[in-house]
Amino acid sequence: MSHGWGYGPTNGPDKWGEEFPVANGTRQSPINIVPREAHYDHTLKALKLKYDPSNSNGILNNGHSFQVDFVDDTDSSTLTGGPISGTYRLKQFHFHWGASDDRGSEHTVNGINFPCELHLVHWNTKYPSFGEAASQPDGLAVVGVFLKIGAANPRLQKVLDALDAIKTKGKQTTFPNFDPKTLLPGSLHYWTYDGSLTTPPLLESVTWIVLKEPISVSSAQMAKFRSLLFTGEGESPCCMEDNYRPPQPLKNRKVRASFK
Ligand code: B30
Ligand code: ZN
Repeated sequence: MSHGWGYGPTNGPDKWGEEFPVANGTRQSPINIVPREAHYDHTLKALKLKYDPSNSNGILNNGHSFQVDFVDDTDSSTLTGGPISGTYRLKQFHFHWGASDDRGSEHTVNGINFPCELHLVHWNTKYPSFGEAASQPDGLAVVGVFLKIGAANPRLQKVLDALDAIKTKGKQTTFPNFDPKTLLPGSLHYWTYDGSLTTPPLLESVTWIVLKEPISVSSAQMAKFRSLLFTGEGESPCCMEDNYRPPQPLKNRKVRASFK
């Protein structure tokens, strides 16, 4: 649970390369998406997300975000279709956000930051476990969803109401019967590219699927994210905010679009 890395001046994204040299690799995430430069690919399939709400297990403050974990011992909550082959199982979802509403997403679009980004993390069942998949080039698929300021999002509220119980690093509580599909926007049009985990160990194992359409969140709901702490109980409190990595060089990669 305890990491040397974080998001501060001494252990933040600029320093990650010292312990994790792949930080300067050829397929790092996130990236700035330039829609005009994305290539429409008519062979890309529709995304199929099949989630069983009874698989949601717990919610955890992991010291860099909070995550909702899923039971992943069968194919009952899966991602298929889209740019991927085979079946990927849902492992967890989590968010990245800013200290204010003008920043916080990891991916950007034409250089524009959103206040928050949701990541739904899936692993390829051709490997025996999440841990083994995480180091394979086709091991993981993460669906990224932007949050933009607007009306309060009632579907997010069940998640936000759980945060009081996991204020400090290492705290966790049960989080039964949650359907992550309720968090998705109306359209599943996406951009896709080959990338990495956006936190150490920054493994280059992620097929990124970034949805074009954001979901809404109110400014008051964003404030609730920032009530979490990076720190453990009894430490000097440090608000969990600005827990995002900025865009990385595209290098020799193409971004494909599922839509014209
Ligand atoms: S992301 O979607 O690219 N932001 C991991 C999964 C998805 C992303 C980043 C990292 C991941 O699984 N990391 C390793 C597992 N973690 C557990 C955890 O998520 O809490 C262990 C760790 O990092 O050492 Cu902290
Ligand atoms: Zn993430």
